[in-house]
Amino acid sequence: MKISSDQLSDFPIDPFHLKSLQLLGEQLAAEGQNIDLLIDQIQSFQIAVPSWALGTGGTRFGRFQIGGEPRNLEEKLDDIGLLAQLTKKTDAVSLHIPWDIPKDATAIRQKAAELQIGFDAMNSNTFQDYGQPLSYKMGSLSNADASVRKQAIEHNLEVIRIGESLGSKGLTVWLADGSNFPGQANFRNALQWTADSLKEIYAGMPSDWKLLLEYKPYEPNFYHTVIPDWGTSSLLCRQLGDRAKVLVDLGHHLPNTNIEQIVATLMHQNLLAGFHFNDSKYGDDDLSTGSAKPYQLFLIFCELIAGDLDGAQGWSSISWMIDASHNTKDPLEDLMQALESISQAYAKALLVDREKLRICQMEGDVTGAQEVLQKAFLTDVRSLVREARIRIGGVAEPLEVFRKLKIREKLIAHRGKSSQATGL
Ligand code: AFD
Ligand code: MN
Ligand code: MN
Repeated sequence: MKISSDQLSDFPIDPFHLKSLQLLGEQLAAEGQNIDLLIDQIQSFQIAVPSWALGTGGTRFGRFQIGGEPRNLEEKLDDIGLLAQLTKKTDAVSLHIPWDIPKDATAIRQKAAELQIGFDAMNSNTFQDYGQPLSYKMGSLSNADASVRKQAIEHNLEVIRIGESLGSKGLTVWLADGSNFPGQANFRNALQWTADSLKEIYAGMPSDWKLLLEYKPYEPNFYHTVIPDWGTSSLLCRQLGDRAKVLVDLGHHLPNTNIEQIVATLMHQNLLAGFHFNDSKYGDDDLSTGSAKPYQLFLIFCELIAGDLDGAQGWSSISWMIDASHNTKDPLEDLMQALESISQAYAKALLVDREKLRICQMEGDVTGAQEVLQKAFLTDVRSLVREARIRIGGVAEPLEVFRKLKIREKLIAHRGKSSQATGL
């Protein structure tokens, strides 16, 4: 489903948008900022959408169907095409195998190209049983049984092959492996088997691919997780090689962890692979990015921009993706909100007077440093983000257009009330 330009012409730009943009432009110009340059930067910042985020989210207790969910990979691409058309903020999909095995890779590639969607990192799945010969109940890459490890390695190699056929350049590994009870697993053996398994996977990657290694402190295992934190992920990446880096999923930390510091440290070591954006209050809540902790998101972007400008790790080497569940929201609406929040956090972080901050830091001016950050964070950048979108053909208010054009209702009419997307 594509929205025609006729339908979009019913949405003229609100004159208040131009007024607020002009006001902000004057303010930023007085501060020495170039508004066109900022708009360029906001426009070129694109975020991938995972194929599993297009269906109804929920929790392990239940799921409340919204209807009109994509029934196959083609329809998942259609949904991302819609998001791209309205927001101009996403240009890639991240697929999950076996949920999204393409029947005809050439046809899928062509369809994606028509929608101007590329293929971001591929995701393997060794955290569920889906009819494969051996069970992952006791782990996959870390399993005590070598034949299970072999099967999990083979699966990852298969994911790489599928990704190659689509033009992807990365493999994301999230390992659910761990144990639920003390004594169940031998920590050192589990880590060693994981390292050995990952080495085989890494060796099977084409030379222009990268491996993105996630970490998570708990869940689905509640006593020990084999890769619980960024430190363990870093250790493993260091053993693998330069093209293995750490993936930061914002929900994979214990409450109050200083994620911006983790980002800075990883960039300092040129070890940051990318992001899975979401928000969290307690754990892997998969809340909409920026809904609970927008200041944290801003501080993370401050570190990302600083790390790039200071030459620690280049911005272009980092992958950006949303990984959220939406719970009781319409997935497409939630993704639009997330794309907007991420853009706002980025735009605000671009406004930080870095030279002033540097001086405050060097002179021990604690109050001054806070003022610099707060000034940028409290700037209303909505007109800037909106203008960036409008100038490249997006709509001023994606969510409003989505609702007024009754897109969900149309998707339900076309796909049915109980259609269900593959995924968690
Ligand atoms: C789950 C995990 C992890 C991973 C995703 C896809 O918590 O975030 O990226 O599944 O495998 O959400
Ligand atoms: Mn994730
Ligand atoms: Mn997660």
